Amino acid sequence: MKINLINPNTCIGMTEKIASSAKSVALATTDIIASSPTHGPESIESAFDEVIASAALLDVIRQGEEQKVDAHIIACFGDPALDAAREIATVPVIGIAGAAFQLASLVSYRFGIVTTMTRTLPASEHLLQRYGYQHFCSGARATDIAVLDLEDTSEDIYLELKNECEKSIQIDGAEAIVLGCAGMSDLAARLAEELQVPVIDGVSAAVKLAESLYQLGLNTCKIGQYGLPLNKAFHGRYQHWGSSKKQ
Ligand code: 2AL
Repeated sequence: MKINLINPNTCIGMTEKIASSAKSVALATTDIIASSPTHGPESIESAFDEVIASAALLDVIRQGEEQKVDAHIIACFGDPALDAAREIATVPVIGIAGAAFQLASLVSYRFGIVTTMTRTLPASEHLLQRYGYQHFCSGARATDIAVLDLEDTSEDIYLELKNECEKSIQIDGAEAIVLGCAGMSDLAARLAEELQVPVIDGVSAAVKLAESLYQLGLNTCKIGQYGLPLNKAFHGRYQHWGSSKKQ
């Protein structure tokens, strides 16, 4: 199968990192096509970043559709533009936060989220509420590591992240850790080994869920909520997305 793995920010280093994480867990028959938009923020850490990145991300969904991919993955922990992407895609679209919550809930009584900046904590709370995972989560913690600082592979960054994971386990009662940024994907295995609890990287989780959907022949229901957007006049870009049918 072919997976369109999208890093919705414009940091190329992060795109390469998540491609490597995805390839390390993918089946030999899975082709990972990793890309990022050509315009938009270098990192997504606010509602503003997310809105600007979302339109660019939808262009990358469209490119993946043209390449006839079998699934799309949105590799940013806010799951930006997930509903819109599901409307315009003809194959499943998986967000890394939703994927991580699903797998974490299978291997722990309660999982903790350890993320980047404090200001992204409300976004994690909204995701838990939206997907109905509040009761599975012991709480979200921020490291105050900026997304782009995760490109720095120094031991200090790793230890800051590990320290917050330890607090999540010891103080909040987490029995698994969900990493709250795609840029942490390369650190999951070492953290799991040292913390002795499951550590879930959403990128890997999303790849395995995409492969499962493909093997089971399951696709997004295109009748109802995720049907193509209604056909209407668009000025400038995006004219071609509308449905010709009334839904
Ligand atoms: C993220 C992420 O995964 N990618 C990005 O640019 N920002 N997440 C986050 N919590 O800051």
